[in-house]
Amino acid sequence: MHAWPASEVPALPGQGRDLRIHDTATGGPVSLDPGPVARIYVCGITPYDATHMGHAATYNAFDLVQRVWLDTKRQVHYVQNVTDVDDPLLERAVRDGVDWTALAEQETALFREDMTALRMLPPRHYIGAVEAIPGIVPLVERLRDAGAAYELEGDTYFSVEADPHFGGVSHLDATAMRLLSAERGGDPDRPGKKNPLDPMLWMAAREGEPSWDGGSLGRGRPGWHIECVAIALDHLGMGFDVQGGGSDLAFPHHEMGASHAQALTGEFPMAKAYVHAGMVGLDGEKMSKSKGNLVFVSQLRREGVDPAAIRLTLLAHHYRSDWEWTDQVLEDALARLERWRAAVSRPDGPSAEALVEEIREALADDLDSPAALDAVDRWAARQQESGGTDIGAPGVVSRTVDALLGVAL
Ligand code: 5CA
Ligand code: ZN
Repeated sequence: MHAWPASEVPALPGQGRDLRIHDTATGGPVSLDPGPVARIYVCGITPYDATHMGHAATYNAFDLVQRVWLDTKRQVHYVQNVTDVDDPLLERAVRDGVDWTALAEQETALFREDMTALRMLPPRHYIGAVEAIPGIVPLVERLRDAGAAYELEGDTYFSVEADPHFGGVSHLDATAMRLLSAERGGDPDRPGKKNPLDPMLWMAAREGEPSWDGGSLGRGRPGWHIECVAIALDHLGMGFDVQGGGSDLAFPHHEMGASHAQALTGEFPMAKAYVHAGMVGLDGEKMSKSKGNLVFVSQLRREGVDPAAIRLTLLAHHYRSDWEWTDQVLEDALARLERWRAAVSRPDGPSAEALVEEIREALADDLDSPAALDAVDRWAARQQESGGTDIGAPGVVSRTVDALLGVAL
């Protein structure tokens, strides 16, 4: 699949800083030392509805990861999927009486537009589940042949016991796992499973649903977790730097994915850090397509809201915190954008050298974007109050805000 166009990332003076980021698996910060090529996999959308602020906040977090790495002069291999066949997509298509492929294409196209408008850097490989199927089938066969998967009434399940590290991403107890599994696409109550938590790797063809040739597995379609594992291993290999997504993906999705990959390769860990963004809510509940309490990026764009202000709203919250979308947070961002634009619209101003370092330091410390915004606010206030004589400083601020925060002033 094609991704979306990249906005330019200005090169900054001086030296970028190495990223320290919170890892769900170890429960603390890890210093990543990716070498010349940093590798990141971020779970993509299930395209049955438009991009909402929760999605945008999560992709904003991982866009910052890329920007910090690019500032250290590293290359970034960024891979993202599109879950373009799965239960919720098929259910929505049936509900609305539309073709599921047309729905997926339409919502993926809108997502690309939203990501472009928000200046999110595109992945190098943007891969749909459907196009990944030829790579998924042999992996499931390998797991089955190694005794890590089994058949149940034509469906193929992964055996969580096959990975000695199972549980090591989310550290949840069995009761919590069972509850979340039922809530998030699993089927813990299906009779005949070896362990209620075992997730499906390959689902045998169902009447009226799309299916593909699965070789010795029979016709069917892939399970959710193996989709991301197949794509990540194909394009990044084991031991990549960051597996990213929202906190609702820690269990079961990233837990199961890590176990699939570790059982397949015998290597540990699949990723050096499992990084999770907090949930954005509206009116006291997590924003979600299934609940329908959504604020869409495309809707705000249609209303004429500057995408840079949307981006500033996201950046005003630490990526790991859960927060609520309100009219006020957007108002605050619009006011900030106006102040910043006024401050950089003069040819000279207070020196920007310290500011560049403050932003670098804030982002390198677990992506502390609120601290980065504070630093720019202080510079803009100085510009407003007393100005400065540093010729070109506003240009440096503008390029820094663009390169490190993805905000075009
Ligand atoms: N296709 C799968 C991942 S392989 C999926 O979870 N798709 S999604 O469309 O439901 O979500 C896309 C990304 O947005 C995921 O990382 C998810 O964790 C994140 N996300 C969903 N809702 C919210 C929310 N309310 N706040 C923050 N992030 C969210
Ligand atoms: Zn995923």
